[in-house]
Amino acid sequence: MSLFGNEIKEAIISLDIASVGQLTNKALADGVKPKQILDDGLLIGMAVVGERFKRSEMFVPEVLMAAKAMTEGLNIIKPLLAGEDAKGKGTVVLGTVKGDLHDIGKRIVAMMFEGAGFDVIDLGYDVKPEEFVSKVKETNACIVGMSAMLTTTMMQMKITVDALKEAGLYDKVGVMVGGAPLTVEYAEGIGAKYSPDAQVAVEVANNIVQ
Ligand code: B1M
Repeated sequence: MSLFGNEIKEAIISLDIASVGQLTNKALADGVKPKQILDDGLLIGMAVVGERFKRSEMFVPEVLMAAKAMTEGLNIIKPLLAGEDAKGKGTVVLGTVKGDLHDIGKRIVAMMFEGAGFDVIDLGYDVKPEEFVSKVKETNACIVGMSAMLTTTMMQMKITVDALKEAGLYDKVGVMVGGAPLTVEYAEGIGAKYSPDAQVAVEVANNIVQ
């Protein structure tokens, strides 16, 4: 791993919010690409935190601080990522499903979509099916994207797909889903396209609109 990536990763793991910002700015000043900062530093740091949370070596308050540290870096690279490609591919309505407060992955997907030229309407987290439906209707979106990180909230994706069908919108919009507990089989079963990460999500979105 690159030196800057390792430093940013370590700053996230040690919950050093200020250093993540400083190191991100320094890496950019040294000519490191925003996407590389995301992949080699921010994402890897958060992945380690995720593993430690799973093993009960870190707890919710620490995970929240790590998320804050990661956000510090994300906010700096966001405008730069967004400027890397052409605009005008269409509107994507994005959100984390009802009952689910995890939004870091979804925000990364939003950034990558913007960078790839989509207009993104990010509804945030804990988004109810009817909110997805009304925003798709209002904006004439070409894609609706849902994120879920809990096995207990995944089923909100099917409920939202059903609500889109009921509103007569399902055939007019591409439905994309992602998040750690999901599988291709689950996605296909509810009539949605699955992406394991933000990079693949951009490829899937490009395929939907081409
Ligand atoms: Co929570 N949490 N959490 N958590 N949390 C997980 C998800 C968990 C796997 C940890 C564990 O126990 N191993 C576990 C879920 C278990 C399960 O359901 N099977 C869990 C739990 C249990 C909980 C609580 C219930 C804990 C509690 O209170 N006892 C609680 C639930 C709250 C709620 O939502 N109602 C909770 C709370 C929290 C925090 C608030 C502390 C915090 C969230 C802060 C925030 O998001 N602002 C948090 C975090 C940070 C995590 C972990 C550690 C990290 C998640 C993350 O941000 N990863 C997570 C453990 C883990 O995942 N290893 C965990 C980094 C992010 C870049 O990856 O989100 O996977 P990810 O996104 C990727 C892909 O999934 C994909 O692309 C992204 C970028 O590449 N992707 C998409 C995501 N959405 C997509 C959409 C697409 C396409 C691709 O198309 C539209």
